[in-house]
Amino acid sequence: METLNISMIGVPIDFGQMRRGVDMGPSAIRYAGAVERLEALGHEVVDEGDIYVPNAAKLEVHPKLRNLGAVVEACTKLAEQVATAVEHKKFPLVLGGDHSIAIGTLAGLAQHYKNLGVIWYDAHADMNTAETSPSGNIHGMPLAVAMELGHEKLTHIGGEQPKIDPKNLVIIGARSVDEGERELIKEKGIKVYSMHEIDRLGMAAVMEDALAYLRSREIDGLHLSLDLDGLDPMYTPGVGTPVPGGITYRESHLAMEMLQESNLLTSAEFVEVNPVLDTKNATANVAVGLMGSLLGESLV
Ligand code: B3U
Ligand code: MN
Ligand code: MN
Repeated sequence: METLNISMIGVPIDFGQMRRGVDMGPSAIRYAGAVERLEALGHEVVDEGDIYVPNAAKLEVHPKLRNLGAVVEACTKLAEQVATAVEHKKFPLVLGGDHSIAIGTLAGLAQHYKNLGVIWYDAHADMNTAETSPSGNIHGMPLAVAMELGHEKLTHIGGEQPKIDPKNLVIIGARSVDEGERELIKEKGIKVYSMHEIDRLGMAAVMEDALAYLRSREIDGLHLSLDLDGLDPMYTPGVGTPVPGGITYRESHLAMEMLQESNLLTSAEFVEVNPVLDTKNATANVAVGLMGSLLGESLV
C-alpha cells in the first residue's frame, strides 16, 4: 500500500441545508480518531484545522438559494486550500459540514485534474438548481454546480469552466432523486448505481463495474465524495436527511476496500455528519472506520 501525505481540512458549515448541527461534523470526526487511525496505517497526516465559515446572517441572501453568500465564501476558501494541497502532492481529505462544500472541493481539484473521475456515494443525486430544487438547500446542488449549472456565484468559484465531465461521474446508492435531477441524469448520460443495482448485482459487482467504467474514461485523478446518508440510517443515524433502504455497513467497507485496491483514488471527502442528531457519535465512528478501509486497513 502506498503511504500518503494527507492534508486534512475541516469545513464546519451547516448553511447548505436547514438542520443545524452538521457544522460540528469535523469535530465529531476528529473526536472519533480520524488522525490516529490514518497515522496507524503509516500515512503522514497534517490536520490543517478548519476553513473559516462566516456568519450567514450578515451575507447575501437569495430567495431560492439558502445562505448563498456564506456558502460562496467558505467554498471559495476551500477551493484554494484544496488546490494548494494537490500542488504540494498531498492527498486532500475534506471533512464536512454539509454537502455544499463539495462545490469548493471540486473547484479546487479542477485546478489540477483536467479529467477528474468522481464517485458520489449518496442517497441523493445532489444535482438540483435553484429552479428544480424542492428545498432551496445548496447541499442538494453541488453536482449541478460542478457541471456549470446554477447561479454563477457558485459556478464561477475556481473559474468559469465546468469542474467535472458528467461522463466521469458515478453515483452510488441513490434512492431519493427529484424530477429535475432525473432529467439531467438522462440528458447527460450519467452513470448511476441506485439501490436497485446494488440489490440486484451486489456491491462487489457494482464497484468492479464502476471502476472499469472510470478506467475506460482515462481519468487523471479520482475523488470520492461520501455522504454518510448513502448508508442506511440504521448505521448512520446522525445525518440531516436520512433515507431508509440504504447501503449496509459491510457493503460500504467493501466499496472502500475496492477503491483502495484500485490505486485510482487521489482525494476524498466525508460529509453530512451531524452529531446533534446522532447516538453516541455513531455516524462519525462509521465515517472514520470507512476512512480506514479506504486508505489501507485490512481485516487480517
Ligand atoms: N433532493 C433534495 C433533498 C436532499 C438533497 N441532499 C440531501 N437532501 N441531503 C433537495 O433538497 O435537493
Ligand atoms: Mn449529498
Ligand atoms: Mn445525501
